[in-house]
Amino acid sequence: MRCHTCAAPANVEIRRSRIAFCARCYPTWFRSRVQERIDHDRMFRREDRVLVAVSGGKDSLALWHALTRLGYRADGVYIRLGIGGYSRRSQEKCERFAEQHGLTLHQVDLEENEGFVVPDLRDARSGKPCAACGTVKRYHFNRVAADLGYEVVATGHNLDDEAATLFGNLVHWNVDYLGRQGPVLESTHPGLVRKVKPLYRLGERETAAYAIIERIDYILEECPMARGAKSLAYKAMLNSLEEQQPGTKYGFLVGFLKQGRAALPGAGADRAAGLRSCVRCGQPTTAEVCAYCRLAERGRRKRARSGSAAPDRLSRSGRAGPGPGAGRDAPHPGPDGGGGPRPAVVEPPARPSPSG
Ligand code: Q46
Ligand code: ZN
Repeated sequence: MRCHTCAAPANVEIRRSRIAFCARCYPTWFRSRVQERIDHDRMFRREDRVLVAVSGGKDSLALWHALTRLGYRADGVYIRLGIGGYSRRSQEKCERFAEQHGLTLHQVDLEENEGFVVPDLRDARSGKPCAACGTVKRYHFNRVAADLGYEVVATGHNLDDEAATLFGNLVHWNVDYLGRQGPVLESTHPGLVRKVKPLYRLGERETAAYAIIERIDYILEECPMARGAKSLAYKAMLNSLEEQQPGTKYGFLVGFLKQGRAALPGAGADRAAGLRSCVRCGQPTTAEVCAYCRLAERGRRKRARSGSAAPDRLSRSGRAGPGPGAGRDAPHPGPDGGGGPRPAVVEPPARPSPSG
């Protein structure tokens, strides 16, 4: 195949569109797709400050890279989840990326600032902490963004992620979650920052190709807790359909967003009415104590029982009062937001200004 732009031999094929690009032209095409989605879905404006939630993986780092190359003021936020060597290695990737590109990376350290780590939140039945981990991440992404005055939180969810989430929510008829699935989650409260997913129409392979061509050093390993996750089974199934019928994932997701979602309650909004402040942390929530505060309490208790001392500085720092609520950007969002002690934002050692 030949490059769609310059007719040189192609390196990356976009099967669903029957086009291909050479390695020189591909990044420009990829960024033009990102820009097109930002504009079309009115994700954010040129002057907005964007906070990119990064994990060290290809999607979030590719997104951060593309946004800065498109000229947006985009900083990063990384949550130190405390998942052993995996967390250390992914943190290094984020820090190195920020340093290389002269970008600002904010960090929240769960163990130091909150007194627990994600493995403390394992579900008794499934043995997995993923549902709780999602709440923790959404909470802190939102809170850092609101505390530091960012207009929007951007996550690296790609087409494969979104199609798998949609499939899972349909299999279980999670009507509430289905209504909230989409590329833009509007804020419904001053403490909730809008959430966007600029890569939602770009496939995992397309993001990986961008990361490789742009020489982004990302973490290849999966989180060890992901083993056996249902979302991986959904992705495998959708991949086998895609193999036989290119464009299946795209049609499935985009068709739902165009035709199915509007019929669902609360479409596109970050939690509906009835929000009040969590009595512990002040975050918007539908309950007296928000989901995050309840989780954090459980994590600290677990940690105390297992003998891993929660750092005593927790009681001395990071409790500056009420703050904003949790985000809503990952699959299966919980019933309410997050709360808990205010996260300490760890600034990077050097804070050069964002580059383009
Ligand atoms: S980081 Fe957290 Fe994922 Fe690891 S514990 Fe599960 S949810 S698998 S994206
Ligand atoms: Zn709370």
